Amino acid sequence: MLTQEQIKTYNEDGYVKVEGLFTPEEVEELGSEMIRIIGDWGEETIGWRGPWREKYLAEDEQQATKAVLMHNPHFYSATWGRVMFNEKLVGCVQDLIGSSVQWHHTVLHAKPPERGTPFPMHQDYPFYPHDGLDFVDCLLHLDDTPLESGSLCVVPGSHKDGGLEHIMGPETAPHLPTDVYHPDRVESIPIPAKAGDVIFFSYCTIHWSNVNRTDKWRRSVRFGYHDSAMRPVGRYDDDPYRIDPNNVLEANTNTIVSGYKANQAAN
Ligand SMILES: O=C(O)CCC(=O)C(=O)O
Repeated sequence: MLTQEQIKTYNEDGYVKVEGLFTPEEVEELGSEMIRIIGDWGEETIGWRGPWREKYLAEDEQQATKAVLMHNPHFYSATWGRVMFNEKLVGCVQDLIGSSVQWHHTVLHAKPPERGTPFPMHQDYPFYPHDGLDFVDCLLHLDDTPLESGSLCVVPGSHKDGGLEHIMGPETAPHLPTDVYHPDRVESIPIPAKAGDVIFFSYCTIHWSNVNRTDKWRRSVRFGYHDSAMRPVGRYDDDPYRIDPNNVLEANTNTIVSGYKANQAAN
């Protein structure tokens, strides 16, 4: 499914964009099902909360952005159930991390027109830490996403540092400290995309995205898959999605950083 060149790009840069992986018909079906379930069940919010907003947005915009984020769309729609096992999507993930792949999550991300929410620089790792590196996030675009609509921006090669310490807490979404990691300080590459394109990126790749300032929706969906031998960290044994406050994330962060370095040395 993926070329050797694409696999090499993912390994070296921590991401790869695959153009036109989904056909216009598939995009149309997913897009209309997304609109239906958001209309029935979704809720508009300002997007991720936290102190990072002061560093990414002008004062009058800080509480005025818009987002519709919805987890588990397969609870509401068979179309969204089937796509979790889409052979093209899962085939690309297998090319990147091996044949034994486990689905982890699906979350719809819609940035409404005008002030669709930004996302601060972060890794996805602290949202769902696991004890290894073979965790791929896949951002499927359901609309054309030029730079002005808040396309995904990544820091190439940043996955090689493994899991980093994030600002965490009940009042904020996990994000990297803004005095060090901010688009004004750390160079990142925007990845404009067309509807049907998928960006595959490591859960340790630093990424962010800006406000959607266009007059059109910017709809996308993130799927997460990992090597089935990997186990969640800091979660209850009987519920891998529920945080266990007695289990610490920092210990795992060090483990996976040194794991990555050991891997590199061995290769
Ligand atoms: O959709 C975006 O622009 C960013 C999404 C993101 O940060 C994420 O999926 O972790």
